[in-house]
Amino acid sequence: MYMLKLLTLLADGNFHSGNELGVAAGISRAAVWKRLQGATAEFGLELQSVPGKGYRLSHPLSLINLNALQANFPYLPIFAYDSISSTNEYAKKMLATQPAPLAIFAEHQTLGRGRRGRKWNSPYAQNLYLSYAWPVTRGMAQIDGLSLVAGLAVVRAVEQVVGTTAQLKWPNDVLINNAKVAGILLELVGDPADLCSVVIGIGVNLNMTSTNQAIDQEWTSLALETGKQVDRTQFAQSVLESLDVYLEKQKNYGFSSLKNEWLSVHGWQGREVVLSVGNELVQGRITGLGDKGEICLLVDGQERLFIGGELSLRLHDDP
Ligand code: BT5
Repeated sequence: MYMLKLLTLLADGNFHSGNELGVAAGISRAAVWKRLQGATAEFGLELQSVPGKGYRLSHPLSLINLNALQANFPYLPIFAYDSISSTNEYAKKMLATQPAPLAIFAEHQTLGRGRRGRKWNSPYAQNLYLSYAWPVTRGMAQIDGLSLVAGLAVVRAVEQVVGTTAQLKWPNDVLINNAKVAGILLELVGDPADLCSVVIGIGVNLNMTSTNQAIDQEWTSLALETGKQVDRTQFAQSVLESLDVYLEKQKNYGFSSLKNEWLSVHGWQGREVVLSVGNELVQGRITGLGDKGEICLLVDGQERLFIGGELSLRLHDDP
């Protein structure tokens, strides 16, 4: 927590003396220096140290303001961490002792996860890393198409905060100009026949403009698209509001009620694709969605529905 206190003070990009930082964090000036050296190495931050002036970050940080967020969602327990393994991992652990709903944010993830063991690049204080634990109270139909609905909620938050309309790629990608700006990872916790919750993991690239770990597909961020820094707390607030609206619709009316809205921002509608299902590759043209969020492909003149987290889509002979 010392680190978060120090970085919260330095986030403005102005000079702060070692003394001021030490008093605020309740540690010695020598400890301030040691911790800041650790932070720069661990989080890839650029720190300037000028005798007589103190320390400053070369690039200001937009940190999540937990108090501001919590004040706007009094009925939702919200947690914000500095550096943790994965918000989904933490949410799952937390659900052992605390009921859903709850929301967990992090400034940094050391083991940010994608689907099927893939990694999610999660640099310090640049993007949104959120896990929202949602109680499943209406049976398993409540989670049909849920990752699509979470994607739609992200599209609306992006629109609200920066005015750009992103596109969706089935089942869980949010794209801008064909580059991935956000991903969704759902994990079920508990007994589907009894009490269970779903952890909705959401990663959105906000202010990231470069990476030290390569990402093996086209990616972008809101800052790259708009040329402006995003206030991460404002974006977090907008995602929580949007989730609230869309999850309520999903719970009460099911995915079919949101299908047309999803299709209105579908980036790959009508495209020729290859779908890999296990070891099988299916070629076809995307014609739409089923009522449970399945992808509908025209394969050899016949429409077929495919569902499940094991599926992946790749562009094929794209015009
Ligand atoms: C996803 O997986 O897109 C789901 C990502 C979910 C991340 C959130 S962050 C909060 C929560 N806590 C977690 O630990 N995870 C969730 P998938 O469809 O498997 O895509 C993974 C692939 O996306 C990787 O193999 C890379 O190609 C690419 N990728 C990795 N990091 C990226 C990033 N920051 N931006 C864009 N693409 C990225």
